[in-house]
Amino acid sequence: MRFDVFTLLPEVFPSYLDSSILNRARQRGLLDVRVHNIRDWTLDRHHVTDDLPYGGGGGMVMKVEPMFAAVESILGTPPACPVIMLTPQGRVFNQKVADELSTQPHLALICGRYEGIDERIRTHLISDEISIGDFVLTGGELPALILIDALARLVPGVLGDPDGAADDSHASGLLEYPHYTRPPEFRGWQVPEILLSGDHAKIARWRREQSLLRTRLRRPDMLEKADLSETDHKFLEKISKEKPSDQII
Ligand code: JBZ
Repeated sequence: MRFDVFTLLPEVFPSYLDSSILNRARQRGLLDVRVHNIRDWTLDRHHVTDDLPYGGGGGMVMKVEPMFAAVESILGTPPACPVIMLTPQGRVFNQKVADELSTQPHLALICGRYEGIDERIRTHLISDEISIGDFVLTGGELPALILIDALARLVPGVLGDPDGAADDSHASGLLEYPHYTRPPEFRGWQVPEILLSGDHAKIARWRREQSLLRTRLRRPDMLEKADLSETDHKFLEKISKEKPSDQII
C-alpha cells in the first residue's frame, strides 16, 4: 500500500515509520510511505505557505497554490488516488473506516496546519475528510501517522501472524480478556488459577466471559453491535441478575 503525505512538518514522520513493524513492512515492499514538504512547492522567495484570512479575523490560512502544486506534481491532474485531508471536520475514524480505506492500494494524506485551509483545497482537491476523534490538536501529522498505522496493519503480511489483525478488540467487536505471563505470583498477586489448569475449553470460555464483562462495563456501546452467540447472551443475562461484587473484571 502506498501513501503520499503532504505536510509542512515532514521531519516528524521518519522516526515512527522507521520503527519496528512499519519499517519491516516497508523493507518487505508491503508499505511505501513518501513524505512531501508542501513548502517545496512555494514560488516566492520566502517560501510562504499561509496568509491572512479574507474578511479579517484571527489566525492564518493555508494557501491554495502550494498545496495544488505539491499534490498535482506528485499525483497528476486530477490526482490518481483518493486525497484524504486530516481535519476535525472529517468523519470520525474507526475500525470500519480503516477496513474500507485499507482496500485502496494508494492514498494521499494532507496534513493541515495553522487555523484553517483555503476552502478551495477542500472543494476542488480533497475527496475525503477524516478526523481521528473529538479532541483538539495542532495539526494533522499525528492523525496521518495514526491512519497509516491502522491501515498498514490490515495489509496482508504486515503482521507476522496471518490472523493477527482479526484478533484485536475492535475487529472482534469486544474488548480483550485479561492477559498474564510468568511469574504465577508477583507481590502476592496471583494469576487466575484457571489459566494454569491446562483445560483449554474452560480457558476459552473464561476468556470469552471476561471479554463480555469488560465490554459491558467499559464499552456498553460496543456490546450492542457485537456479534454474540446464544451462550454469550445467556451469560450476560445470568450476570446481570448477580450482584456486581460477585463479578471479576
Ligand atoms: C484532527 C490544523 O490542522 C489540524 C488541527 C487539528 C486536527 C487536525 C488538523 S486533524 N485534528 C483530528 O483528526 O481530529
